Amino acid sequence: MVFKVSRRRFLQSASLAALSLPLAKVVSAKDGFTPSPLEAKGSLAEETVTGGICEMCFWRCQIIGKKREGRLIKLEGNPKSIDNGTSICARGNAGIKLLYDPDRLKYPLKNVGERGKPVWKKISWQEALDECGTKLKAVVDKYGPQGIAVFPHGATAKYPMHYFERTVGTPNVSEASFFQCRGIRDTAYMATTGKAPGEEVDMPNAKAILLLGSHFGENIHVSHIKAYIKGLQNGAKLIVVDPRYSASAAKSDIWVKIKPGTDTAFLLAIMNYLVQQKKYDKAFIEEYASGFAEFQTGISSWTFEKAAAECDIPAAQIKEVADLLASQAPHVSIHPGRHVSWYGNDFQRERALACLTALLGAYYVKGGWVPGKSPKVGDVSWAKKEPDPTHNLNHKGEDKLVYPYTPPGTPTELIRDAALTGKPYPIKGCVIWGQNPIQTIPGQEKMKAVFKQMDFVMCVDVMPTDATMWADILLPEVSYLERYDLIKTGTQWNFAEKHQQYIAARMPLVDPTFECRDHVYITNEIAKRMGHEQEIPVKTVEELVEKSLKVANLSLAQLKKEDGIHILEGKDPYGVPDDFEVLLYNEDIEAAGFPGVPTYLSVAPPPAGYARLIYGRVPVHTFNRSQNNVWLHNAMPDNPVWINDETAAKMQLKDGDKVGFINSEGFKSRTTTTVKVTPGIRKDAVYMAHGYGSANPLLSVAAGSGVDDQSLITLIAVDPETGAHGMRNNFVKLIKDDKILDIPA
Ligand SMILES: Nc1nc2c(c(=O)[nH]1)N[C@H]1C(S)=C(S)[C@@H](COP(=O)(O)OP(=O)(O)OC[C@H]3O[C@@H](n4cnc5c(=O)[nH]c(N)nc54)[C@H](O)[C@@H]3O)O[C@H]1N2
Ligand SMILES: Nc1nc2c(c(=O)[nH]1)N[C@H]1C(S)=C(S)[C@@H](COP(=O)(O)OP(=O)(O)OC[C@H]3O[C@@H](n4cnc5c(=O)[nH]c(N)nc54)[C@H](O)[C@@H]3O)O[C@H]1N2
Ligand code: SF4
Ligand SMILES: [Mo]
Repeated sequence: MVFKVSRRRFLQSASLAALSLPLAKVVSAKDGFTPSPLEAKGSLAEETVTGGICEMCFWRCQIIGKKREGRLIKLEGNPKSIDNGTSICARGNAGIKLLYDPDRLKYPLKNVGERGKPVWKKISWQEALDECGTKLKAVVDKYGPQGIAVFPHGATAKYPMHYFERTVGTPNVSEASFFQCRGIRDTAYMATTGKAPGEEVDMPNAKAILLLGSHFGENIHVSHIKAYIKGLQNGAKLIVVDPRYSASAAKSDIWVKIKPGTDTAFLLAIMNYLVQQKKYDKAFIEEYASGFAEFQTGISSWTFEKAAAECDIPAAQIKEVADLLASQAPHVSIHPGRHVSWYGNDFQRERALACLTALLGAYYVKGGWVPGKSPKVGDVSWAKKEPDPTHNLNHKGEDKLVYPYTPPGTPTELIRDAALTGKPYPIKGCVIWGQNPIQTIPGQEKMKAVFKQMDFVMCVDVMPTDATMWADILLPEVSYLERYDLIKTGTQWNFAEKHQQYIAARMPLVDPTFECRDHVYITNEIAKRMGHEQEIPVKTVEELVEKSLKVANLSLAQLKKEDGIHILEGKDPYGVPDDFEVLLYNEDIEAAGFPGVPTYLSVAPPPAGYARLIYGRVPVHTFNRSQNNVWLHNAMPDNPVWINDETAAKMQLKDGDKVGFINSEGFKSRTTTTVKVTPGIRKDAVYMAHGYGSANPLLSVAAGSGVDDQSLITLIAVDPETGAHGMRNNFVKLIKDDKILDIPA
């Protein structure tokens, strides 16, 4: 064949060839802003493709792509979107750098070295799937279905998770979004109001907004940020409770520089004052709340002075917050938070938030907590079967649960303990799908020990990560820009003002690259090999999406005609439903052996010479998953540690100094980061962004950049009601020039 290459074709194939080289040889991290020839402005025609849905984080903004010569050169918000609109964040923008990341997983790999120290061999899909099917079946045959643990997260993890849960029959599924993120919030609100709260606060119409921790501006979910900014533009007073001067604290009217771990005491004092001074919404409480008498008695000792001493803030400031909230009630957004797995006393704090919302009468009113109603689509997946309750690690005999308010799945710590002790049964097979348990779950060494004792570990990801190093078989999934998958439904971003809803389905903006395959293919092929061919619910991912859409009388063809988003008229979300009830005192919680009225449980203070390690988000990264993205890496290559300026002066530290860490249990950080000296943090805490410090050498941009907060989170707390993790109970000292430095009190 004669190989004719036009200049245009040459440029294209040159940039495609570049994809298979390690990034370091093509472009250094510093050069990351240099556009590829096709990205540079030129005379090439541009094509617009619609129907994309971002997955650079879990908010799933609707996007469109601009293409030249089949290559995606730019992502933008879908103008049809009533959610994010034309806006996307820095991470969303940088999605093309994930798509074309030379370090991406490209074909199935077999680890012919050790777990944790892999030596990868490229194998065929046939061989990889045979191995996964055979090895997982062997685990089931020998130990039962409960011998498999699943660590899923993300849009494509639901289908395989349901397969292992419903068809194979293991209850041992632990989703990061529940056990390390928001599960506590959901079950605490359900135990109080009967509903998981989402983040459905009507901030655009609020007269006051209360944020505990939630650091909007650093935590970025586009439509949520739009709602927050709209509220501030409309004059809402902002109260931010945070030990650190966060991006939200910087916009606040009142910044409460609270001692970490004491938020519940702060909330109890506010509520006690509202009750004592009769500043609460009496009509709302009489109509919708129960247990007021028990509640009133239960919180009666919480004076401002008592809380002030506990929280290390002025009593007058707590009063100022209480008066401000009361004066603006009921139009107040008491934000339920999102990442709430903080200290292992978090269920009680979330219950307190739900009760405070009730005292202010702030449910279903303008500016309050108002659920935006999303349209219904089909939930197509593996048929639901009743799991064997005796396999559930959370069962404690006769109708009793170890953690009665657990979110769906099995608490991570129960799975890990069973795996390590073999009691009540061994756990010897492991499926990791879209989660990075090494950097997501506290107790890294424990996680590694769990992987080490497995008979078989498989992992499905798009990038190499610190978790993929523990796989025996590593499978490459097509990225979110190359696939169909779950349907995203929602409401207009300012949902309480404009009653519109939407249905969107993720559609590919480009064809799949390399040998990557989608989640339906991978799951089905493993199911066939485990003897479940007859139970397969759909043959392809397109069929999965079509069946779900059908319930809403839609199809992919119709959605494509509508630029990827179908818009429906919604309903007025205001007005308290007749059956709404708030349990200020919950006797079931008490019967289960926990406080039935929100109660403050204190956490241990830092030992002498140590500060508490706290963490959060940066606007340009999503956990660890975006760290190898060259644009995002360039925007923030490491995670400077925030140290109080007076403390830093005593320690003779200055901005930019290189430091490492040692925690109170003797664990050292593998890498170093830089110091950020600031008055914007308390003296008893240091702060760093989560997700940095990747150890996987295959990440040519991210490896070794910054410090991995998780490597220092070794003192593990478990929330007693839910079994979810608390991760802010660790204390650190700094290491500079090989010397361990005490942090003065
Ligand atoms: N850019 C970006 N945005 C994201 C994400 C991302 O990875 N990147 N992830 C998304 C996800 S999944 C989630 S769950 C959310 C998480 O985001 P949030 O729910 O906002 O997370 P938090 O842990 O509540 O907030 C971290 C803040 O809590 C403060 N803090 C630490 N200890 C305490 C304490 O004891 N009391 C109080 N009041 N504050 C404390 C920290 O100083 C920090 O400012 O962000 C979402 N948005
Ligand atoms: N120390 C500490 N721990 C935390 C947090 C913290 O702030 N500090 N935050 C907690 C919170 S709020 C959350 S939500 C969790 C998040 O925990 P994770 O979901 O584990 O975090 P990610 O870094 O997003 O990692 C997910 C993995 O999914 C992969 N991935 C990305 N896209 C795809 C895809 O399309 N398909 C597949 N198969 N894989 C994909 C990424 O490469 C990555 O390996 O972490 C929790 N853990
Ligand atoms: S908030 Fe940013 S990263 Fe998350 S889905 Fe939207 S554009 Fe993507
Ligand atoms: Mo999260």
